[in-house]
Amino acid sequence: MFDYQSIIDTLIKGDQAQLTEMVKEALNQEVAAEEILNSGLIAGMDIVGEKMENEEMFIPEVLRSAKVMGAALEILRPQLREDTKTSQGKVVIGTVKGDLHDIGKNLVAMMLESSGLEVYNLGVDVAPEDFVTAVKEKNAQLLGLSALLTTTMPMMKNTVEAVTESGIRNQVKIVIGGAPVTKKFADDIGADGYAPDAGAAVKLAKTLLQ
Ligand code: B1M
Repeated sequence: MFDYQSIIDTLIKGDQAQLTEMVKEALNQEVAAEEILNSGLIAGMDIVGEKMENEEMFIPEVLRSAKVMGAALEILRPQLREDTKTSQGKVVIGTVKGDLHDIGKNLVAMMLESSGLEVYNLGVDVAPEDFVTAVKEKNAQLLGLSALLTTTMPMMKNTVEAVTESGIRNQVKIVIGGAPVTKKFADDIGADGYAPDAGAAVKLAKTLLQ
């Protein structure tokens, strides 16, 4: 059994050199990338969240952990890939306006891309009208919205409304996700679907794009 605890501890400590070394070592030991992701990195980030809530960690330290998680994800990226080269659809994805969380959204983007979709990642703090513009410009069939704050969830509703008002709602499916988001919320705001994690997002995207 691989020692995930040391990955968790190093992520919390925010030591990038050590963490990337550990992730490479785990891959060398043929630990599956999904396991390193779920049992190491995501588990560690959950503890960072608890510590943040309990004021045992503060924003600069949380940011440091987020940064090293991003670096570790880059190492896992090729392993998380399925071997598909042809585009099976276009996706525009971003974190909604007012929200700066991007690790989960980037993971979703990476997995969608790996599954053969052409992904346009607009980043964080994306205004409804910028989502609309990108969907039109790229002629995307799927729009992915991420929110990590209860206070930014209403912006998902605003974005769905902006898509509807722009007249392109019937051309694009909208999928939402992020820790505080639920299936019920997706139904309430008129999104086409909700995915709890990156794997589920890929499955849902494939179903909606069929
Ligand atoms: Co923030 N933060 N944060 N934070 N932060 C949370 C979300 C929080 C739960 C922490 C806590 O208090 N326990 C809390 C939100 C409370 C709430 O509203 N319910 C919180 C808060 C309060 C804040 C600030 C307000 C703090 C402050 O300033 N006082 C502030 C807000 C800034 C802003 O956005 N305007 C803030 C800031 C930050 C940092 C900038 C320091 C940093 C973000 C850095 C970055 O992203 N580059 C940060 C971090 C890192 C976190 C925690 C610790 C970790 C988030 C994360 O990356 N998780 C987080 C606590 C937690 O979630 N445990 C917390 C790992 C990631 C892989 O999971 O993002 O959930 P996640 O993504 C998953 C799924 O949700 C899903 O798939 C992903 C992969 O499986 N998913 C989708 C995500 N998007 C999807 C889209 C889809 C489908 C699935 O379809 C399109």
